[in-house]
Amino acid sequence: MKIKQNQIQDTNKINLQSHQEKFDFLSNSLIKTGTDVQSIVNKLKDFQVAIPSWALGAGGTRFGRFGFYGEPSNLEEKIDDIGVLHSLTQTAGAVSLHIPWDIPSDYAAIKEKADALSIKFDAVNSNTFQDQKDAAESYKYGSLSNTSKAVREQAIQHNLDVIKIGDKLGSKALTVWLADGSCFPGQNNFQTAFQNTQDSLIDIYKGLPDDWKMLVEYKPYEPNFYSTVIQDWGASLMLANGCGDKAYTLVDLGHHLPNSNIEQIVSILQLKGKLGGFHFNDSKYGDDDLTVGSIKPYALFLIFNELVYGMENNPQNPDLAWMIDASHNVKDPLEDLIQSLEAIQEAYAKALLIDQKALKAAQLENDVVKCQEILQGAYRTDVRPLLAEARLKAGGALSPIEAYRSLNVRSQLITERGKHTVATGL
Ligand code: LRH
Ligand code: MN
Ligand code: MN
Repeated sequence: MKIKQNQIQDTNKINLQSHQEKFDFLSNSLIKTGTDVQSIVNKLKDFQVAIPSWALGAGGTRFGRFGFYGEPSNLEEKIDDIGVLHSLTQTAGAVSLHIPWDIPSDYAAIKEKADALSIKFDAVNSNTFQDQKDAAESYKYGSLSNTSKAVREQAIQHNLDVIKIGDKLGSKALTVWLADGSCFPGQNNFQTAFQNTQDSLIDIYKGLPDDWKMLVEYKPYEPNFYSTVIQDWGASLMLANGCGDKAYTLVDLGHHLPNSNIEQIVSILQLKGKLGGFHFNDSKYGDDDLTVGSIKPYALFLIFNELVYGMENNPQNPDLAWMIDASHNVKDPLEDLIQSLEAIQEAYAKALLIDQKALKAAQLENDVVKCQEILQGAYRTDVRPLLAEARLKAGGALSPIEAYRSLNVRSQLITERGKHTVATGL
């Protein structure tokens, strides 16, 4: 399934005039306040978010998994699905692979397919949270932190293998997320587990090519429910610092205890030049799989305010690896990803509207009310015409969800792939 440029142009025709009116109205009012609208549209056009290869099928919980017809059943089909997302949104120009879930069988063919669809290979993810078929050692009691040297060595080797796979595809980063931890007090010695993890990460780091980054992801709990070895940004930063300059902290929005001030975390990590990547999702309680912006869009905007500030003021921090990391049980995964991409762009656009000079002046005067007015003035602006304009300029759809539905993408995928679903094996 490939969407052609003229199909998108046809669907755009219906909304073109009303888009033009909305865009003109908004840009005229923004220009009056001194906003450089063109530069915002260009930044939105350039902003690309990686799609995780595991989000393209219907997700699930440990209580069940409901299939979604027309799901991709191999890496080729997953790349095709990202091609659909990218042609509609022009924002999904990268894929993030999880190994061994997505080991390419033919590297040249996969690269060629991705190139043809303008999709790059972003960070590769290792997986030492599941036992692999025929593996000599089990990760039941941890991987890089395990008390057994043989288990640690197997986990280190897996990460080195993942780097090799990513290298063949043009990836430049390895993301390490560990499920390691304990479910009951006394089960683990915290210090031994942490030190083992540090030593193992150093061994992996030694195998990292010079132009690569290592991204260390943290999570407070799940699947372990008493302690997690890399539980928070502090643990991640200590481990990254213990490895070297090419190791960074990765922030996943859903990996925080309720009400954590995530915007402050990303801000200080950027100041220290140590924020390497970002996983987007949303959550109401302690989950990490809901559509971006579906629950706490204001929190997302505040995070983007800090990210924009950091991108403009912290040259010591590298470009970030952006990725969606969400997969749940009820929506068409492609529609869900389109909604997430839109929410990310929306928060980014609103953050770009913040008058940073005026904010700094109000902060210096301790004018707390003005500070809030500046932030909320930007937040309350309906920026959707800016997003639509950026997509239009890039050859995407004015309204990606509408286009996805009117082009009957899902039913075409079902025709092509059959009613087979990965989830149920039907
Ligand atoms: C863990 C996580 C991590 C994994 C992905 C599947 O919750 O966020 O990034 O690699 O989910
Ligand atoms: Mn994640
Ligand atoms: Mn997660």
